[in-house]
Amino acid sequence: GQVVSLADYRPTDFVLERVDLTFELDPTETKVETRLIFHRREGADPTAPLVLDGDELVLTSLLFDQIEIDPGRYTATPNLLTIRDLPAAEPFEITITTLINPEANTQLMGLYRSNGIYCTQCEAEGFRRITYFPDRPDVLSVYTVNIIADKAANPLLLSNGNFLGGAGYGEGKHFAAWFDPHPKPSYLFALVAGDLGLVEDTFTTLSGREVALKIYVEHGKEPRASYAMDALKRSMKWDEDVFGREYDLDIFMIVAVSDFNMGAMENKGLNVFNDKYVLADPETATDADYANIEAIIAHEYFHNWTGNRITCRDWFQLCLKEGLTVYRDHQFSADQRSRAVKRIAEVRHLRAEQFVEDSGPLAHPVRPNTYKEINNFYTTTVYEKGSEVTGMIATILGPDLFKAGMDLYFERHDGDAATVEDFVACFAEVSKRDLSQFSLWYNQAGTPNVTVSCAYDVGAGLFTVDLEQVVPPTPGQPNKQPMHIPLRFGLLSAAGAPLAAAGVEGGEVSGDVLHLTERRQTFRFSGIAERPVLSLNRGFSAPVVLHFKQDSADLALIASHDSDLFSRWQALSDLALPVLCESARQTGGKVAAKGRGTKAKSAAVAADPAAAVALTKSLLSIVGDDSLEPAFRAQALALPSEADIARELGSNIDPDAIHRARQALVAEIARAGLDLFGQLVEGMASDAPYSPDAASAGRRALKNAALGYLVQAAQDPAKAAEAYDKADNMTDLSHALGVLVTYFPETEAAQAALGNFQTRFAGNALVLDKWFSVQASIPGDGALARIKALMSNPGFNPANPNRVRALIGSFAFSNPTGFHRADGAAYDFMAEQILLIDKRNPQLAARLLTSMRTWRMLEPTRAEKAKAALSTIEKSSGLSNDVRDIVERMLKG
Ligand code: HT7
Ligand code: ZN
Repeated sequence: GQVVSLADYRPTDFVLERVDLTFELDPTETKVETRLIFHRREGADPTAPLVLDGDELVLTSLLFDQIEIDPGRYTATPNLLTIRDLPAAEPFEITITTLINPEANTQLMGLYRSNGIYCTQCEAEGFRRITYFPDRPDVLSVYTVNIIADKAANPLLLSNGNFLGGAGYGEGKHFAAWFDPHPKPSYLFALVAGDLGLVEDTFTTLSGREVALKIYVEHGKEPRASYAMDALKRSMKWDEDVFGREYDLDIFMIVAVSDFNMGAMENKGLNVFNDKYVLADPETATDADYANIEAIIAHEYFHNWTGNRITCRDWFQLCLKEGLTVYRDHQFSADQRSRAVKRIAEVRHLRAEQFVEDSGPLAHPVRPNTYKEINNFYTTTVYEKGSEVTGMIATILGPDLFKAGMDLYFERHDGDAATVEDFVACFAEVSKRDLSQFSLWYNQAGTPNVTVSCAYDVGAGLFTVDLEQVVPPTPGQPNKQPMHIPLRFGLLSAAGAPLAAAGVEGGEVSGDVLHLTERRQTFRFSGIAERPVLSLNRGFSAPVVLHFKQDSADLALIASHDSDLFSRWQALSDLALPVLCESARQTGGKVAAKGRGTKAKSAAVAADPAAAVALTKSLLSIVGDDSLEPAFRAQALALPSEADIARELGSNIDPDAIHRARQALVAEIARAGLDLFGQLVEGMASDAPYSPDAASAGRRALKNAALGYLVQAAQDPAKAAEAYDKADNMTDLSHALGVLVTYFPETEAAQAALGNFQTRFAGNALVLDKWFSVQASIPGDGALARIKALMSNPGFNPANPNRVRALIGSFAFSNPTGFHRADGAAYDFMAEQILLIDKRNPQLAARLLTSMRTWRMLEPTRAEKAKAALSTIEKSSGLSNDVRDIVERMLKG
């Protein structure tokens, strides 16, 4: 694969004025006629040829101004069409006919057929698999689309924009015409045809226009689309209320399909969704499913302004639409639900995914400088760190200036293909701040480490905070500049009350935000009457790793008294992590020496008794505090994950030791909180009919977390089996199944529940994904055999990305002890699977392969075995660009 560089960006030589597409749909031989009207850009080389992108295309005809073109004037390969001797100034028309095979398109990029439905996925470079085209995001044009297809099989013919009309077309065919008045890049093109059920509603916009809302799902599944519709209407209203953004077409459509590479796609006026993020009802969807649907419906809808009306100049600017849109969907969910709980979940996810990416071989800046395969840059860094960067702009500017900057961005760049610089300039302008140092967040990869130490001089009433920031080296970036890091903070008295300083020196402090801009900086707070406890990075205002040795008493004070709920949760986590790490270090050595499976029950406590006691006390007091919302208390009960512990340890990782350490602490807390957990399981239960609202979901989350501890304390599956039998919604049912199967996999109770679940939901593939996933996540060496057996289950379909992610993805990403079994057998299995999947769907294969990105952190024996499996992949012939790019970067250095 070739390297594409940001520095090489040049505008096209030709301007595309109009696009007219005619599709004659056929499962294996679809004819696409493309009429393109171009003129040469002013100032462009008058002799430059027109170069159009293609991918596996077959050209059947080529016309210039409606006349067959002289073969000497063009060169066509499956990947490129070059046309020479074109007019220097006046507009001209090129008509291209290509023949494509939607049935054979297993990559799910371009036009493909899924379950009898024709659909398209064009981002990032899928349009070139439909026709030859200047397939890049800075070529904006107005599209007319005609679709001709068999009427009985495809009563529905959809594309972007407004419906122009349709009629019969003879021989059992019909046609429909669509016109999208908004100039758009090719990646936002969409076509859907087939036979689907419809859920309809309307939305009246800010200015009183009525918009028709249509959600298309498989026949019979219409009732399961009502939550998505509700989420859509709430999203439309919220974008008007909070960002002043109104929808701009008369119709907004969503189509749910079952074979899809990602979550959803924001095509103009015609969003295409993975059906997992549309369909929900209490019997089949969990609270988490509902929350995901709400967030993804919102995300794609919000793209209409941040992505579609203002798009990206080139793919290096991907964070311009993705980071900003994630920021917007986070704000939306925070407003719909609990802001603090949402923030905790975001940070958990950021650390589990983005921090890992940022510290490994695949680290790259929020705005990369080069890529070999753009599909591999739809990453958590571009999305989630991109969102954090937007959030830091909001923190630095404050809400009013942030809003003014966003308004300026929308006003100034509507209709543009813009850059990160354009975006940042709007905030610099409204705030009159120099944001050049801040912009390093877009260009420097790596999570900054911030080391903190404090001193208090009682005589002088002076509190000093020393900060030092180090941005670690990352691939291609050995040396880093200091960043502008906005840290929200507070000072607490011994009683937990806020302490105010009379003054501060050493750097900018605006309101409750401390601006760390130097490599080393000392902030001096004067007029402090007693020794304060510093609560730093409240709300996780900056995505950094803090190295701050606060003693257990200070952390316990923050955990119980901070005004910031995020910081209270963080303090609990800071109490738990050292205990867990120390215990993992100790049990690792001991158990390895004595053989596996020996008792490690009290290791967590033995590691650091004082910290373990402080943790248990703080945790149980939060969990038992009825004045706090249940969802927050449930978050407190979810201890740092095994992956969190691995990250904290950083190197020489033994997943078995980590698992034992965490289980020991869980057991310890379960024993200490036995009564409380029993009360919560009873007290949080409800007889009311299921409702997916945040408060009800929070009560279920707390009840189920408590149940998990109770079952473990009892070391008896009976309580989980009872919960399984009693469950009247999927949240409770799948949680009970998870507890049973994870902790007592070989028991009759677990096997009975698995059998019951499978029979009960046979025929519902999305629910069976939960069944696959829960079994794929059972810890221990037995997991691999289980995965292999499940691959022969008739419900498993290797062509469907959701099934593959549920089984193989859950194993690789969510089963550390199973996947990293010491003999390396799972790595070899994964290598085999990656090579098989790569033949069918390179995007999916490349994504699964990233599960091995942490291989260098493993203890040496495992690391060697992982490396060998990766080398096998690297040496294989016929690798896709996608997999080659990932495997090469993972093995480099
Ligand atoms: N903008 C979309 C990103 C995307 C995608 C979606 C489905 C299949 C393949 C894809 N490649 C890129 C989704 C989003 O972020 O909203
Ligand atoms: Zn997006």
